[in-house]
Amino acid sequence: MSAQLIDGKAIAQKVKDDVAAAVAARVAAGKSKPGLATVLVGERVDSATYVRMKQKACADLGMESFHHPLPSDSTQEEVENLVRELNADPTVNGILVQLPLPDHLDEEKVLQAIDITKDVDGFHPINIGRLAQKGREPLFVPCTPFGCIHLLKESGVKIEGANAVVLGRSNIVGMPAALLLVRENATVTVVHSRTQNIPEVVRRADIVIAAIGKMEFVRGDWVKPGAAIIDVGINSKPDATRKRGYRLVGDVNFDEVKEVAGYITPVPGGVGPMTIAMLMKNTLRAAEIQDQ
Ligand code: L37
Repeated sequence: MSAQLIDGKAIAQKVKDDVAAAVAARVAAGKSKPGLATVLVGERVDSATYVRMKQKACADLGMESFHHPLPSDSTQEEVENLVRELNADPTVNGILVQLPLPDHLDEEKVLQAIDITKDVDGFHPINIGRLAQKGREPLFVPCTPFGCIHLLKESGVKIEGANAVVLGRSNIVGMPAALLLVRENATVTVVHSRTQNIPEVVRRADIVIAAIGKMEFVRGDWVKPGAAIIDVGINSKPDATRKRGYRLVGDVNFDEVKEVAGYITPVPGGVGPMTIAMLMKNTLRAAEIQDQ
């Protein structure tokens, strides 16, 4: 292995320690505990796991969490009414609607209903719009892309002037990651399903953010020697040697790429824990914004 391993778990813990200290200082100063409302519509097993991890992180950091599970056949009106109640509740500083929503719901309308000062996921069109425009500041940056940039900075990877390639153009990761990299003065290419000659495009990258949802997609011979590789993918690979019968792998072929890259994040223990840490940071920020 030639690449330096980027320890997402340790870097996330440092972020969470800082948040916990700031929360304790707030409470000691007589201010409220930051509160996060989580909304989970339906029974997706992965979403339920992630939401549980978010509630646990709140408890660990001295913050409140309020969980609102809704049945998968909830109507648009029911979901939006819940969001509006949470907007009006002063004990709720942040509102997280776990995506994806069931297909019959209009995601855009739900996200638009969230008060922008409580939009800790940063998906409200005003926050995303500000992220996309020069000289504008979003109130919150989407957690997973924010975590990716934090991992690069903590590892000492220079973003300014770098050629960055983002694999995937989702609303949750790829597109906001590309926007953030532009703000950090990288030169950014977004690769997607219609991109021609993907290996050649990836070979030019000093920084790769892989969020394409295809197991072990990025191969060792696609990677420029010394490049920084951030693997956002979470895929279950059948593995008879594991109790669960599978193991988690990313969108990067770790065993091949670690021999070529300069820096690489593992899966698990890379970007995943950062998503939660940045959500906690955003929830603290929401409380601070709402103090004023
Ligand atoms: N903020 N995050 C936000 N909003 C959403 O709408 N869908 C979504 C979202 N996604 C999300 O929470 N993803 C996520 C993914 C992985 C982890 C946490 C959150 C994580 O910690 N993963 C662990 C492995 C967990 C496991 O064993 O299943 C890891 O180390 O990668």
